[in-house]
Amino acid sequence: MNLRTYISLIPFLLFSVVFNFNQVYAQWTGPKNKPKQFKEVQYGPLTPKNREDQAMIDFRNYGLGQFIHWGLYAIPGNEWKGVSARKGAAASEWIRSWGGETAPKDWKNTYDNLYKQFNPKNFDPERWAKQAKDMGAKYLIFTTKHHDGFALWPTAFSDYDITQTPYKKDIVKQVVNAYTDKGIDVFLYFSVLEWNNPDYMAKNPETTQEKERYNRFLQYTRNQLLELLDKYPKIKGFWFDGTWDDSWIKSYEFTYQLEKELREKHPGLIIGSRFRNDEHEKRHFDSNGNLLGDYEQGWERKLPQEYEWLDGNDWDAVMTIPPNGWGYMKDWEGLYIKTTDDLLDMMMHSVSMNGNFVLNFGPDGNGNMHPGEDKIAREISDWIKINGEAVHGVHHSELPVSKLGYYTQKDSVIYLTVFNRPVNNIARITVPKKSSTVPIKASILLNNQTLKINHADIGLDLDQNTYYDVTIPADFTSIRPFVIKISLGEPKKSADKLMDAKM
Ligand code: JFZ
Repeated sequence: MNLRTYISLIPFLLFSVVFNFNQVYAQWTGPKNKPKQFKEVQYGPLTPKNREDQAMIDFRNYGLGQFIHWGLYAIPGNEWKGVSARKGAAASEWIRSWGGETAPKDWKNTYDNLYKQFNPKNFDPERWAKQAKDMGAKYLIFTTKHHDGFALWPTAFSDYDITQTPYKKDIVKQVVNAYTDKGIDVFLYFSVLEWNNPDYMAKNPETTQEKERYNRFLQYTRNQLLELLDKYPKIKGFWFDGTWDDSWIKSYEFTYQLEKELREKHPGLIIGSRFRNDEHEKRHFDSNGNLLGDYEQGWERKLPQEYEWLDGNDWDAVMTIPPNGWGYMKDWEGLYIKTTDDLLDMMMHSVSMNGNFVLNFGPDGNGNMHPGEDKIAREISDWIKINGEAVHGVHHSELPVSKLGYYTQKDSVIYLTVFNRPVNNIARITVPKKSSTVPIKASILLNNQTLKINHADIGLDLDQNTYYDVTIPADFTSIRPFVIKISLGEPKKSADKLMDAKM
């Protein structure tokens, strides 16, 4: 190519960079730009932006949740006969789609027959629920049916379900009861797409025969969802997945009606933004930028950098412990496994921005958690016992962000979870000069020690803020992030009004 061709390509290249950037990143890795032009939308949100009923108030107070991915994929645990599916399958719960040179012969068929071996002899939902409770999880999201289509409850609408396994008993029922009895709310994960259902197709059905098949699939989906509500009336919500295919996207009339029907049948039901789209194919948010569903459900293995990006919507973030892989992964060797400190950081990050943090567990084929998950659960429990009040029932604080960690707030109490301890042991709290309340009392949750507070009215020219210095005792040590609890009250005296310098 000569120089002139290059030059003539520049506008196109620039355009495509900007355009692709918007396509790929507009939703969740940056601020959401609301569409400037209003578009007529008939299949928009069915519920207001921040529902005010008790179920949503509870949702806002959860702070921490547990995700459990359990299904037939737990049996192979991301490998088969000593051969790892890593790099051959997208994630451990995707092992059915294992392809390439390493894939076992006739693998899909082997996978589709795994149900004949499903007999989790150590499955004890009480034990799981106790672990979750100790950890401070206030809700559970449990996989009833993943992309393979296998139902962990006895469903009247398919033969590919728990009753066909040697185990036979209803798993979903036991999980819902065990968790609910311990005061943990239950949400059911439900994948719409199914890999081996002959009626399912990813593309928009075109021929009469395809339409007939897909309509049958839609009815089947509706039947299963109504069935889940009938069988497990204690559940608080659905966590939908596998709703990105064209066939579902084009079914916006059906999905709109279905959402309505589910909500009418189960008042208070919580449904996230991953369920459906509007008639212009806009998923999660409609064509006018309004959230579809009760909370934003796109924060998956990622977190918002800025509170403003969330635009005031309710949200949750779901996170794996290994880099990726939601189902059981027998072999963690050579992978970076998130540490308890990593996870506490992500949890406080989420909660400080009004989101729930949902930590995933993938039990094995016998119903045991991975030993690494057990260890993390124990460490989080130890931490939450002391610091739980900074996590549960709190909300975003309007204080300017701190480099030391994350703020959360409950009434007139601010919690600063310190991840970066300052070398001079002075935790400086920045407070806008116009604030009617300021830090008046501080203590460390770990040992209840009262800390000294000194008003540092530095007098920086034109500064909108004033500072409160909380002294961390030099001999205080902690192997984990620690929480400083700060009570706000009326200032003894307001920040000095200094003359602004003329320039
Ligand atoms: C989906 C599933 O495919 C996966 O197996 C797991 O169940 C997970 C919780 O959900 O995977 C997704 C779905 C959406 C995104 C990323 C992974 N997303 O929006 O970035």
